[in-house]
Amino acid sequence: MDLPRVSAPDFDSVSDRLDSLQSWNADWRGLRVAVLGLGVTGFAAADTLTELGADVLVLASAAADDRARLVEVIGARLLQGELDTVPDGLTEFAPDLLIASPGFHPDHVVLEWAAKRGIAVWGDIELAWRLRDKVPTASGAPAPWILVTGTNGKTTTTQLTATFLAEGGLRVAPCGNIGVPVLDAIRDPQGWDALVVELSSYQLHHVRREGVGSLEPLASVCLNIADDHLDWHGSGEAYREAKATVYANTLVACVYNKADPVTEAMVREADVADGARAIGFDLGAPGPSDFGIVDGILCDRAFLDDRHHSAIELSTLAELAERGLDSPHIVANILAASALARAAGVGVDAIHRALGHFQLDAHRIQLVAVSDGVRWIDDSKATNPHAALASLQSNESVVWVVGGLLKGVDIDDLVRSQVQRLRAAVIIGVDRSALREAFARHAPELPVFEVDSTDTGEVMPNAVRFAASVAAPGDAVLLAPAAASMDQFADYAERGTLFAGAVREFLGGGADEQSASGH
Ligand code: UMA
Repeated sequence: MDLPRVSAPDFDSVSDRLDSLQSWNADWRGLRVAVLGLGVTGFAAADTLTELGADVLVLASAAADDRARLVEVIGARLLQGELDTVPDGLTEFAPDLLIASPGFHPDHVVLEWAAKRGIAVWGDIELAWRLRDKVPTASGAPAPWILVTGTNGKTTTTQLTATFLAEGGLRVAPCGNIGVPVLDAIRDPQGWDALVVELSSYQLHHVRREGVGSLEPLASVCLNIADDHLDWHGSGEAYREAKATVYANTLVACVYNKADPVTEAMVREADVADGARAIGFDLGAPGPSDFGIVDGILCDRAFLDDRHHSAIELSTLAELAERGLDSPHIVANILAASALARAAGVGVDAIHRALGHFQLDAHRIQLVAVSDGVRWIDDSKATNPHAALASLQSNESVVWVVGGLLKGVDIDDLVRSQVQRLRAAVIIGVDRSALREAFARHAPELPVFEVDSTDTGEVMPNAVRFAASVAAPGDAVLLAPAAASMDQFADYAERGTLFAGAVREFLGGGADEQSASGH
């Protein structure tokens, strides 16, 4: 507590002062801010706030790393510990504001402590929104935000939207849950014409729907909703509530999934700006104000003058098939991203050109190898049952590599509904009991293998050996775990990389190596 304090400007209350902080150019000096967590978000928040002259205390877990060493270099203070109790240093610091990293449960002791004392808690997204005027666009206004959420397809849709905007000539930053804190994006010295912000339910939990600090996106989408992160939110209802926040105060277009009525209800119930439109998308024929498909042609029937009698072509399923972009959920993501980009004024030609070079990320239904008629597929990104369902449905006969951290989500329905396409299952993960029981209940005849090795390096070689022992020509060996990876791997990327490595190692020279393309 030995840094000099700058006296706060004259406000009747801390809350009045916080209400005044709506610009990079506001007076943030001396504001006492505790930052909870020191991952990418916590570091970006601390770095931003110290630059603005705030008095920053970072609360980080015990594991020291490079970021911890940098905290004092940037002029903030660091409190390290287990964070399972409220540290004395935090009570003494008496913060005016607490910035919560997304990973902390809402009932974390420090957040409950702040709530009891009436200390304001913001997420990094609200902080970034208030500071978004740091580098304005050529018109002098801050860059508009396009928000993307949903249980699955967020990252692909965010990337697609950003690619469409870039092809349309805009300087655009994909950011947020995709891996780049929005606070880093808004501090880019050259500025942006638009931000495409992927938001997780954790981040949306801290976004307020109205009043000072609430977001006003140009366009927004909730792609789909299925149970996920129930352990964090406490219930499916709380998870849906958080996701619905994406639409609040939208200015131009609320994009929803016609095949997922919950997303349509979210739009109906949202408080949006006058003139904002509801734009539907799905794989069927589009009505006026929708995006959809007619005779294999992807169409915009929303952003054209005569939408009651005509539609504009965006691409065709045949073109997308040539580029490995034709699986149903990717096509749905393309339609949603097109709607967002069109809301931002991007021309259909730009969207068409962008689809000619767009590449899916690794670990998203990525074909790793084909050998003896067996396709080996890495969909490590399928971290919940809904995502795993999409990739299972893209294959007729599957040896399914499944399991990991189930996050409180019920796996039973998925197993029951997919039994008919399974040739065998290989269960990975530290706790395999829920899957073991689901297979015993719904598929007692199915060959089920369990990888019981606890060594990260051993899991995938064993899984691949089991899978190879049953896979026959025409099968897909599909890593679609329906679960998070952190019980055995650093993240889904490591899980996928180790799977692909084990497949190549096992197949040796016998495989046709594939480049990264979705199927
Ligand atoms: N921590 C604790 N105790 C807790 C929670 C976290 O000590 O109870 C620690 C963590 O170990 C970490 C730090 O606090 O050292 C902050 O962690 P964080 O989990 O909030 O992570 P960040 O590094 O700040 O990354 C976050 C998002 N992580 C999560 O939401 C879990 C990143 O999404 C996001 O890319 C980044 O902000 C930038 O916006 C990742 C993710 O897994 C990819 N998201 C989930 C998902 O997509 O399913 C929601």
